[in-house]
Amino acid sequence: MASPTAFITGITGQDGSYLTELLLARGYVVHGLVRRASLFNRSRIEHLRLDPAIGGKTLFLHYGDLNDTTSLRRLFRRIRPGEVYHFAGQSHVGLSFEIPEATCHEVGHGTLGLLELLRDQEHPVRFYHASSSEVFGAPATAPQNEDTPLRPTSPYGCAKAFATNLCRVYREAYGLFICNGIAYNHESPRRGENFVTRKISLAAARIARGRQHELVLGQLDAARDWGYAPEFVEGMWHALQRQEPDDYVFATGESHTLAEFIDAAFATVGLDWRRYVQFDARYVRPIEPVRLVGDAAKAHRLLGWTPRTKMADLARLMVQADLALLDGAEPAR
Ligand code: GDR
Repeated sequence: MASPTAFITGITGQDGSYLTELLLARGYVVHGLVRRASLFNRSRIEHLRLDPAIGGKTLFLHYGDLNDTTSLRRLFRRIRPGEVYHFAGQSHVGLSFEIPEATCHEVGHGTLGLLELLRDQEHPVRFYHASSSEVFGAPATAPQNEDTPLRPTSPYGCAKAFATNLCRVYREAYGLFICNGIAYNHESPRRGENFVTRKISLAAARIARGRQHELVLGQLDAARDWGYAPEFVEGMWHALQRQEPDDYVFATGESHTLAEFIDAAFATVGLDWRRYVQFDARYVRPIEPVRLVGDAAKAHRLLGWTPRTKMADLARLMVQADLALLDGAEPAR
C-alpha cells in the first residue's frame, strides 16, 4: 500500500517539526511549505532533512507562500496530500498589536485561501487548522471548551477566531473534513526565543553559566495553561484519524502565573529569580486575556488524548535542554 501523504504549512516551526517527526515515524511521506527568506530558518528540521534516509525520500520541502495560491494549487495537484496541517502565520500575540494588518492577512486570509483550495480537490483531503486559546480572550466562564463563545482580546485572537469560524462554515457548508484544534500554550526546547517560556528557560540557563545577568519581562501575574508541544501534536494527528471531523480543545486544565513558571525554571538551577528579573513596560500588552484554562475532556473522550507533562516539569525540562545547548551537548534546533 502507498504511504500516506501529509502537507504541513509552517513545517519549520515548533509544532511543524514535532509533527513531522511523528508522521515520519508513522510511515508518512511529508511535504512542507517553507517561506523563502535570505537566511535559512530550518534549524528545527535540519536533522531530518540531512538524514540520507529521510531528506528527499520521505521528507520534501517546497518554497512557497500562503498568499501565492496559484503555486499552492500546483503543489497540491502534484503532491495530492491526504492530510493537511496548517500551522503557518504570524503567531506572536504581542507583535500582532504592532503589525495587525499583516497578522490578520496571514492568519485569517491565508487560512481562507487554503480552505478554497480544499474545496477544489477532487480526492478527499483532511484538514487540521491550528486554532488557539486566544480566540477565547476574555471568556465569561472557565475552563473553556469547544462551545465557549469566542471573545478575542488581540488582533491575533481576532484573526484566529475568523479562521476558526471559517473552518466551521466550510465543514458544514461543503461537507469537508476540517478540524479546529483549539490549542492552549504549548512549549518545548524548540520554542522561539521571543515567547516568554523560552525567554525564561534560556535566561535561567545563561545566568547559571554566568553568560547573562538579568531577565527583563512584562507582566508577571499573567496566567496561562501551559503544556508540552510534542504531546499536543499527538492530539492533532489523532483528530484527523477519526471517522468524522470535529473541533477539539487541547490543554492541560491547569492555570499558572508567569511568576510560578519563572520560579520553577530558576529552581532547576538553584537560583532565586527575584535577584535577576527586571520589569519593562515595553513587554506589557494593551490588553491581556483572562481566565484562559482549557477543558480537554472531549479530546480525551474521543481521541484518547491526555497531556502528561505539567507546568513545573515543563519548565525544568526546558531549562535542562538550554543548559545542554549552552554546554555544547545538544545541537541547536
Ligand atoms: P501567548 O504567549 O501570548 O500566550 O501566545 P507568550 O509566551 O508570548 O506570552 C505569555 C504571557 O507572558 C507575558 N509576558 C511576556 N511575553 C513575552 N512574549 N515576552 C515577555 O518579555 C513577556 N513578559 C510577560 C505576556 O504578556 C503573556 O501574558 C502563545 C502563542 O504561541 C500563540 O501563537 C498561541 O496561539 C497561544 O500561545 C496559545
